[in-house]
Amino acid sequence: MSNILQQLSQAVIEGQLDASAGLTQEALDGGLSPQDILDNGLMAGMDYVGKEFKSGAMFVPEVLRSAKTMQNAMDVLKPQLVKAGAKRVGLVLLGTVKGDLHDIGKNLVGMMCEGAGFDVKDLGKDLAPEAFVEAVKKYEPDIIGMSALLTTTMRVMEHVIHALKEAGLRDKVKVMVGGAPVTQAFATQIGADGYASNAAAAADLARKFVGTGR
Ligand code: B12
Repeated sequence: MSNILQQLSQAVIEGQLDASAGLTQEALDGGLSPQDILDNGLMAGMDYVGKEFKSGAMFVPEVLRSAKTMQNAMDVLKPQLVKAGAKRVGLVLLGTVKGDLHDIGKNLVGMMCEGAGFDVKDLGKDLAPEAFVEAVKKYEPDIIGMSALLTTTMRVMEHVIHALKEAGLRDKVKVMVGGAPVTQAFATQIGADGYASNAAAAADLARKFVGTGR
């Protein structure tokens, strides 16, 4: 791997907020392809962060900093990726369900999915089932991810799945669920396709859904 890609990867791991955009520009100026920079620089770093987070060696504030570092680099890289027609892995729609205002975990899931190469459309929080249905119609995502942090709101996830069925959309999209009170058993019970207990695992699950899981 070239030195500049290693530096980029390290910048993401260490959360060097001010370094990543400049390094990305340097890599582009040096003739590296946007896809190479994404796969072997930024995503390589984010993969490492994901593993460290899963094993408990890194914590939420550090992961948020790494994700922001990646975002700064993506601001430079995205226009070049679009120009080069780089293939994105898929589209993930994310939202926190109706009655629930907790969004820190969901935002983290979004960042890790972006880090894994997905386009992410964040629908926000306090979302009624109809809002998910309308968004699925509008954006035609590969995956929707629902978040709930309250035992009183997690049931809404089941209502969303029901509303998707009613609208004839359930087979067109994979559904993943998460949030502190949510479990694999609950996910299975309400008919979701998958559950993940943290943001790194969510990105892995999303990759599995689209057949690019490592
Ligand atoms: C921060 C916080 C708030 C903030 C939220 C700010 C924000 N913008 O999110 C504020 C102050 C607004 C808040 C309000 C309330 N809160 Co609050 N809050 C918390 C707190 C302290 C941390 C939650 C958090 O952000 N954790 C960090 C993130 C990173 O973790 P996470 O959300 O679990 O997400 C990870 C995984 O779950 C997973 N994940 C999350 N979403 C998804 C989605 C998918 C698709 C996948 C695959 C994975 C996934 O990946 C994430 C990253 O690894 C928790 C306690 C706790 N320690 O959990 C209470 C807690 C969730 N709140 C609680 C309560 C009761 C409330 C209030 C009702 C309080 C009140 N009386 O007003 C209100 C409800 C407001 C509402 N309608 O939503 C209770 C819930 C109890 C219960 N059993 O339902 C908790 C558990 C505190 C407690 N012990 O009592 N809260």
